[in-house]
Amino acid sequence: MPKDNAMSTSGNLTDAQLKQYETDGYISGLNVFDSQVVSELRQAIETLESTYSEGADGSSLAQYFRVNGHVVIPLLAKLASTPAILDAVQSILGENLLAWAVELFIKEPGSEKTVSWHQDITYWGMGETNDEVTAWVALSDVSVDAGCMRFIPGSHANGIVGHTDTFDESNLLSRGQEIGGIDEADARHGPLRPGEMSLHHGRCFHASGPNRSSDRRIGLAIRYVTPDVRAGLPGRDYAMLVRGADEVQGWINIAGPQGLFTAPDLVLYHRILRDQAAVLSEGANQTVKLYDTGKNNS
Ligand SMILES: O=C(O)CCC(=O)C(=O)O
Repeated sequence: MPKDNAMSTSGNLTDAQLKQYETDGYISGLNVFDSQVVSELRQAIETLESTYSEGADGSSLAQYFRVNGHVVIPLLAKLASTPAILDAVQSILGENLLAWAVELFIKEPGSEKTVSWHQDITYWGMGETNDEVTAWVALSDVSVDAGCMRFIPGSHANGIVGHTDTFDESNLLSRGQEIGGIDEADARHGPLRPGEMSLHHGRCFHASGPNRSSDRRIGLAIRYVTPDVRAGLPGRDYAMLVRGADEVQGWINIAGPQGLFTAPDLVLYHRILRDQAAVLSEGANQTVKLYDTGKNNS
């Protein structure tokens, strides 16, 4: 586990970086962790993989890594509070920040897994908000060859556009959802060295290709929102306050795990999945597997 004081190496965005984010809907190549810390983090994740090779509580570790890992895995909750990430996100969203989701996007060497062109907030029940930002941190070398993200600059200026659910098994997205008609000539790659991050807007079109490199491609995605995002929307969702205060209380504030896969945290995990599935599966013509572990559908 890395030491707290070793975790952050950068801070607020400069005016130029902020302008770039506002214009393009993303910014890439921000330094967050030094090489020592990033290798400790990778090691910690790979230790979890070997310790929980049989999964936990009847679900694979990949399930927890891919959806809401911060509810049951202390390391992922702690990473959502990394000062260097929060400082940069605060430059965009302001001083009150909640982490809605923490996910790992892992592509094994030679993996054909891809991510189709999409906008994040399409199915998240947050409306068309500007106040959701994903911090995506590279925990390995996320080169063009390794299948880094590609972005369409300026696409966040669109509203939410139509997506088609493909449920393609090689797609890492929950519904294999995709936006058609993208001209790849408009896309820009966002390669990241280990320890670097990109930030992207919830409506920015993005995608990623297969991993043609000889190493694993490991990305940590943390979704941040402001307390205001749920103001005026029906229902509530769950999020963890990581900076400032939530005076709006449109989110059910969760505290973060008591330990690794504790019984009460697992109960909460399944409650969150059940409640989120009702929103995230809306309109789908088949089961959205990532939100249906068999324990959260009652
Ligand atoms: O890891 C990837 O390639 C895509 C991740 C993604 O779509 C996201 O973090 O919003």
